[in-house]
Amino acid sequence: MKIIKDILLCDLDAFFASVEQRDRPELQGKPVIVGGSPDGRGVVSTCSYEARKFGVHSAMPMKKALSLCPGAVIIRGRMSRYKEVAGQVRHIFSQYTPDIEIVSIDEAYLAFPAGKGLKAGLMIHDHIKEELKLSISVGVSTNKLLAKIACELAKPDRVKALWAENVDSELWPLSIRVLPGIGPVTGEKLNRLGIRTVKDLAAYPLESLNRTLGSNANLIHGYAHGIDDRNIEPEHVVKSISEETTFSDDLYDQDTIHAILLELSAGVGYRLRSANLTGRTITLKLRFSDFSTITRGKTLTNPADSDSDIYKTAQELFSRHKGKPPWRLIGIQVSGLEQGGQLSLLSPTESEEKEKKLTEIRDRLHQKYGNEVIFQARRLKKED
Ligand code: TTP
Ligand code: MG
Repeated sequence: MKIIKDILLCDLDAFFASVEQRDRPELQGKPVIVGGSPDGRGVVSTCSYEARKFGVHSAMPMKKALSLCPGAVIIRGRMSRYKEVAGQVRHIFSQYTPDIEIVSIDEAYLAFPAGKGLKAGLMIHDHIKEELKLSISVGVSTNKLLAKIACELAKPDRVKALWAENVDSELWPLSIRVLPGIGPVTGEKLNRLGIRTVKDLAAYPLESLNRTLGSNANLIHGYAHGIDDRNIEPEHVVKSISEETTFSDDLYDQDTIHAILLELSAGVGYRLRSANLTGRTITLKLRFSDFSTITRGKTLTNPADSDSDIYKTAQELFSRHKGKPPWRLIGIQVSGLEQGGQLSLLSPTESEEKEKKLTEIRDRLHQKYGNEVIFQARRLKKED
């Protein structure tokens, strides 16, 4: 039996642009566009509601956006800042329920016992406004579909419930395009059958929809009646992040071990930063030629996500516990994970600033081209 729950869809309003307007009060009330360069082939990531009035929207070429709204303030965007704020928002969610499915950087489904959802939605809305000075929209219902549509109807800055008994008055008048699985192409095909509103679709005989909607016909026809059986899928909670290397031959050379520790630290560091996590405990794993294995850890005062902090600690652990060579395996694990990036130092030195910038560039390259390109670049440098 399916347990009946209330489901909330929480989605921040004009997320990147709202963070910019909050962080820089001089931008409040102004059309703000976050996105790529208008000179090249940049597109709009998002824009403030002031800019939306001019017809600007996500994924529009920046050039076109500027021609529609010449007075807009253009901002390239600060992904690490948005991730940090997203972590703060998730922390607030987690104070209300453990049942959370993260959908995207600014969107999550939350589940509550039946009957508790609307009150929780109102509290979360006000909590985020007060603590983070950001506006969020919340849709409340008993399934994901209706919660999502309620949220669209709530936007911006409101909480709205859409219950099953109001499907005919509130869902049916809307365009079929509000339903998941109906994009522009399918929408156009359905329009040609005279199906424009959700009500048209709900009334259409299911058997006749198979040709247009294929194997999805049943599901989408159900959506048109407000039926959706998808469950909330809470994120798998990661407890630690680790990487290790086994050597094909027993290794005697400490310089090679240090080089491998550097690569492992970079790998673990990248994965931490990508997940917007920091870790307090660094553990080194060593296997000797007789296959005996030891793990030795150190807990840091401040949680870390930088390659150099992880490397320094791992190296220190290695120096202290290296035992007798040769070694067969070496690994690094980071545990004691916390949401949010490493706290930026209050007055970073020039070299700390430089390291942070370099890390950002490397992470971007890693994301775009994979790890190999960074390995290659490091090797080139070593061979200079
Ligand atoms: P959305 O929640 O889709 O958009 P939004 O929060 O800006 O506006 P809304 O009030 O309608 O929810 O996306 C969240 C963020 O993801 C958005 O602020 C910027 C980014 N994004 C892109 O970078 N490109 C895109 O095409 C979209 C849709 C979003
Ligand atoms: Mg949003």
